[in-house]
Amino acid sequence: ISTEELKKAVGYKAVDDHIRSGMVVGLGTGSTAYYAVERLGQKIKKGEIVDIVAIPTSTKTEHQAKTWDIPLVTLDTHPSLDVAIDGADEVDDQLNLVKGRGGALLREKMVEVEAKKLVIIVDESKLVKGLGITGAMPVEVTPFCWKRTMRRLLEVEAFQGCQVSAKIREDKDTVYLTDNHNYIIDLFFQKPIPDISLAARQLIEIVGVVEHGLFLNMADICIVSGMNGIRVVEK
Ligand code: DER
Repeated sequence: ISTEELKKAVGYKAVDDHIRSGMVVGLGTGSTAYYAVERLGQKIKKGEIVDIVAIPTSTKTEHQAKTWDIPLVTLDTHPSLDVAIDGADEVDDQLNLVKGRGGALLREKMVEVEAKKLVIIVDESKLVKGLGITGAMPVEVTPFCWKRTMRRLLEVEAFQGCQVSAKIREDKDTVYLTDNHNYIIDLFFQKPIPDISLAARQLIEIVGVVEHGLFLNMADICIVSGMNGIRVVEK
């Protein structure tokens, strides 16, 4: 089985198991969430799901949803969602997540925090014992004096002992810009973050930080695909 097939399997299952007619649905961003949007589009087209509205978490997902004629709304008019489906970069035993390597963390968090049910879809390579070490932990920051914000991030007390380093995210030769016209500082750790709740609080307290990629106590269900099939982990 290819990685693409694993992503497709969980994306399709999430829609089949959790989306019904009449719902307000949050659409995630990334190569796995892509398949959930595709499946939803197919079902709407066939008339298997009707009377649905969706809120995309990025301009990229918005474009994909539009190609399927999925009716789109915003949090301003629909502040409460029945369900949201998204991928993740890391998932721990408690279904706490690192998200944002795809760059959409702010909109993802704003939308998903309002969902009655957040369904996460991953392949088993995303499962970790402690958050923070398989790659970047992204932090969205205002462009204004971002180097100062970066220094503040390196000083976060909750990161002491993790050997943290930081890098501004780039896109070809220029600084990567989010959908919200902000920058992303990627944090890297040599050891998992010991106290993720403290880290989350201390990160958001830094003036200049817009949002961070620790999604704690948000996910309700995680659908995991691996070489031995699909399993569902519930909180
Ligand atoms: O949260 C994110 O930005 C991640 O990239 C996440 O959506 C996972 O993306 P993937 O399914 O392409 O690995």
